[in-house]
Amino acid sequence: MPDQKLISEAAAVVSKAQVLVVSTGAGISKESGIPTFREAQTGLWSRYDPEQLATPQAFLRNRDLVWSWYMYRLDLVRQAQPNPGHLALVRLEDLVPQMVILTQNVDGLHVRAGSTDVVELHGNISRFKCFAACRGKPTLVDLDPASYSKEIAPPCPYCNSYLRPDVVWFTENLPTAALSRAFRVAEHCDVMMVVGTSGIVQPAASLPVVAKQRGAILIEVNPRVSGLSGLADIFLQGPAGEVLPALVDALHPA
Ligand code: BV8
Repeated sequence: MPDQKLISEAAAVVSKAQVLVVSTGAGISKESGIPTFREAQTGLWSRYDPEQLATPQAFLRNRDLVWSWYMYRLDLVRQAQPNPGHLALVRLEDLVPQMVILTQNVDGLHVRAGSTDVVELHGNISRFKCFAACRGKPTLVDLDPASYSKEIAPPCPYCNSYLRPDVVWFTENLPTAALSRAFRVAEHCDVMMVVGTSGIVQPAASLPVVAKQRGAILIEVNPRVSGLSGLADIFLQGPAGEVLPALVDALHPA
């Protein structure tokens, strides 16, 4: 559990924020039972490098393996519930004039928790689209969870390509609207909290850098030092599921 003095210091900063941006990564969903990317992948997938599976080339090379990996992760997401970290952010948005969550996560847990302004930078694993984008980018396809194989990628109903998850793979561009809004709010926020990210993946990892350059105060929440910790004005060391509720309680006792 982080230092109570640092929690109070962070709460004092957040209480004065006019525009608060919270940038989240896989770490905030870990306490919901969803493995992070760079900590050892548990079970069946421990022998694959996620960055070798989350690419268009991997899908072209081994469509059914990639599809199975996403079906495995989708099962975890469907069984997962928002944890106290997600729920603390829902409370927090009522305590500041404006709050935006920029998430790298594809699990949809912030929205399920009740957060109202969430920018999904890397898409959503529960949505599916045609790999060939045969009817435009994206060609979204509704899939009945009971109707398709977990081992074999289903065909696109409109063309002879196949379905894939509506997530951003490595070497793919992020959705234009999401990315431009993310940089806009990062440039204009006065406080940015960075929660549960290793700060490796671009362009998401540049958002805290931009915020800092524009004069924002940076607060990081992570059990370990990350690629962004050197930038943080306040480093709250600990799991999001403990630190975020403590921070919100310091702002507004439950
Ligand atoms: C792009 C969706 C332009 C899919 C994801 C060379 C060739 C080609 C590209 C590149 C290249 N070099 C760099 C690039 C760019 C590349 C990139 O950044 N690569 C990295 C690896 C160097 N980026 C891209 O390709 C992006 N697109 O740049 O387009 C372009 C076009 C053509 C050619 C080149 C460039 C697209 C990036 C998006 C990839 N998609 N996800 C899917 O989910 O399957 S990324 C995926 O990994 C996640 O979404 C997330 O963003 C990232 C994981 O990062 P984290 O969230 O930080 O998770 P991680 O496991 O790393 O860390 C967890 C943290 O939590 C840790 O710090 C841990 O301590 C902490 N933690 C643990 N427990 C807790 C906790 N914290 C709090 N509480 C806890 N309890």
